[in-house]
Amino acid sequence: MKVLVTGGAGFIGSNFVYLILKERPSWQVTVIDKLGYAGNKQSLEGALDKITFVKGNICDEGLIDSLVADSDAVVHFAAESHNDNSIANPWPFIESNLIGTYRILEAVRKHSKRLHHISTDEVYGDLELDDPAKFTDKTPYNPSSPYSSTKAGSDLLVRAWVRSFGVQATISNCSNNYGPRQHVEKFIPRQITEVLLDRKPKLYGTGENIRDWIQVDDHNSAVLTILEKGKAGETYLIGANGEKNNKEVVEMILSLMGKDPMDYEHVTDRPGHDLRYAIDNSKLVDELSWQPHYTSFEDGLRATIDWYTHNDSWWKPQKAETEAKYKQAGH
Ligand code: NAD
Ligand code: TDX
Repeated sequence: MKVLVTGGAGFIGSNFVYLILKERPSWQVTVIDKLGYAGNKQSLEGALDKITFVKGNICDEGLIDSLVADSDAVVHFAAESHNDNSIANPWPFIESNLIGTYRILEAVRKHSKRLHHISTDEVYGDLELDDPAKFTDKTPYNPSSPYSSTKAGSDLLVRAWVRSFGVQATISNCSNNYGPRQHVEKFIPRQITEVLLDRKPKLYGTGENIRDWIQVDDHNSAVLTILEKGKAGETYLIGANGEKNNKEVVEMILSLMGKDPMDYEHVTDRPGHDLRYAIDNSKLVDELSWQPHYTSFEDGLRATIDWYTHNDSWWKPQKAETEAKYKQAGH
């Protein structure tokens, strides 16, 4: 099996590469990543002697055509991934998430290759805080931000290529991931690194917004399950019943790091800030027999704090620039 992993130098993609090397050691892995601000070749340093790494853009038609022609399957993680950046400047999101996905679709169509497209629960918009409902694959699309609308658009392109051209593709929509090698712009690593630098965590608005947290290896084990056992044309929602509000998460980070759990500050809210995400994972569990490995958020968070504590050479170079961007936006 020759698998092409797009965005493999990013957070989830790099963790996927390590999972494949461990779980499917006979597979040949090629990574394509443009090494944008969120891509870090250092994230793959334990894998570089076992994979082929190509620095390149998924919008590059000729490059994508030849890489797809030489693979059996494509797992498509590459995307601009941060909501706040999409509010500051939507264009890179249009380019990578829509045009990039279009290029991948045309190549898998031409060469008749299997595709798994990675997407997000944010395509469904948000739920009320007290609504007992969760997202399913039947929930109507209703994205809020430039990021989530380009992800929704990319999912719709995949669905159209399945229906009109018979492309063998599956889609997964996952909830919020946490774990090692996540960029410090994201909520959990931002707060852990703020505390490590002896500064206060920063909560948007009231901090009552709810996210459904999943450890990144659980996301990736589900992706592998869908790649091997999923039915072409189907959408699977990935989640591990990990709903927490942002205040609870910050308080847990502070406690686990030996600080006063109330020692955080409130900052300007994100425009259009989604209230709550929640995933009904029953299709994945019932039809493909997937189960998450991480049953304790606290244990997963402790291991993540440990990783950032021992890998400051990985995150420190990105930290000052990230905080300067936040300062400009009032966060
Ligand atoms: P990330 O920003 O850490 O990584 C994305 C990677 O894609 C980076 O290495 C970047 O350089 C690369 N990339 C971006 N545009 C590219 C292009 N045009 N050509 C080549 N490479 C390009 O993001 P992540 O958190 O690892 O997210 C990966 C995927 O998972 C995305 O599709 C995202 O929408 C989805 N997702 C993320 C989460 C989450 O909680 N982080 C949850 C659900 C789904
Ligand atoms: O400093 C912060 N303070 C804060 O309160 C930051 C950076 C975020 N937040 C809040 C906003 C959200 O309610 O924390 C929550 C999580 O924020 P992000 O990490 O920016 O994630 P979110 O916007 O929920 O999107 C994430 O999950 C779905 C990923 O970034 C997406 O790529 C994925 O699709």
